[in-house]
Amino acid sequence: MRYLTSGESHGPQLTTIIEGLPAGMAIAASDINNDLARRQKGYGRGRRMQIETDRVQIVGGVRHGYTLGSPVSLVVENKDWTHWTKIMGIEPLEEGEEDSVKRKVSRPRPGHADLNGGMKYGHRDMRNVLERSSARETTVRVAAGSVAKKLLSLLGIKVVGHVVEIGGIKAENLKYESIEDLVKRTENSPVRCLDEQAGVKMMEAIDDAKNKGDSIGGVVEVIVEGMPAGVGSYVHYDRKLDANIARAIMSINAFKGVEFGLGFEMARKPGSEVHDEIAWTKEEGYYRRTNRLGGFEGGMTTGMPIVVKGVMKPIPTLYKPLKSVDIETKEEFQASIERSDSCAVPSASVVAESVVAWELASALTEQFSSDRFDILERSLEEHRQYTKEF
Ligand code: EPS
Repeated sequence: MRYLTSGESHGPQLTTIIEGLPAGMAIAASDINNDLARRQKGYGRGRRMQIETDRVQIVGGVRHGYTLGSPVSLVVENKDWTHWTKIMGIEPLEEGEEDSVKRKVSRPRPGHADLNGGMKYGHRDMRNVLERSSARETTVRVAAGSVAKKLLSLLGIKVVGHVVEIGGIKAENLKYESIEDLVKRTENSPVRCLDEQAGVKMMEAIDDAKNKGDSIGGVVEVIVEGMPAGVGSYVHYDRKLDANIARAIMSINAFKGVEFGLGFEMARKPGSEVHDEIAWTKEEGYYRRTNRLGGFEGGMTTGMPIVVKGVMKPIPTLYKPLKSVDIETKEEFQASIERSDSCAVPSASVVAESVVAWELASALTEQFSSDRFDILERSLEEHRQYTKEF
């Protein structure tokens, strides 16, 4: 499967075209809207989220509630567009109009794509860069991921993202009874954190950063249950599923690192405390006695839960000015902004969930027959039985 996204943060709409979904899969706009609303929530978001109420329109590839096998097109309107029709207009400017178009950006913000993106595409008005590098684009990545999540859920695979750290405050109590319990409890937390006490401290840290005109980052974790063993590849570097998940997480705006299972902690432990012992029972088939490797060996799923973390840097758009250089005058200035989120880690956990779901659905549709959803479902069931008795 593949998808492209198009659209600017303050342009008319965001669009994604998804290709490679099996025909005959049930999908409804309400499935996707639920995830779009989850992404918009989260303590620490700025005023833009009060303007937008993201809703998807399915404009291709679906008929009477089922995929057709043709590309699926999804559209989400930017409500803020009405305030930007002149500045972000599609039509060429009339003569003399150029100076009347305000909000030209000649002052790159440290930590953003502004300066490098301007250099790459020759944009002296770096609005042309920031409009696209904005995390607004994650709206349609979540829409695409939501479709992938639907495919997975119909195959008995559950994916959930949550927050384990914000601004140096770590969640300590990460126990949950079932994935449903994890979903319910994180859904009720304004910071999507399982540990209620840590969640309160995280909110205080966000308030503190906001009051200081600063921003804070954190760590999100995605957990997947129900993936069968042997999906991915040890044969081809570009089909190693853990590597593809790592790339997908790194592709989320402001993400700077990825860990599976014990992650970087593995550097500090001997092999006997890292690798997971293999066991078998008639009922369960093969399983690991522990899951320190986070569900992957040799670029393939082990059948154990997938546990992957990603670190998000603090959002670089700061009220607290950092020094930069105006590209027109080459003079130093203190960068400042009008509007920003002080922390978007809770939202980013929904984005991480979505991109992981996408990679899993892609790997499954690549490995198993996938023109028809019913055949995919059957192939997967056979594979589950086969790996159990292997
Ligand atoms: C973003 C800046 C803010 C965020 C935006 C991402 O938008 P604006 O520039 O309009 O104030 O609110 O996030 C979203 C719009 C969203 O939907 O998540 C940025 O620069 O990345």
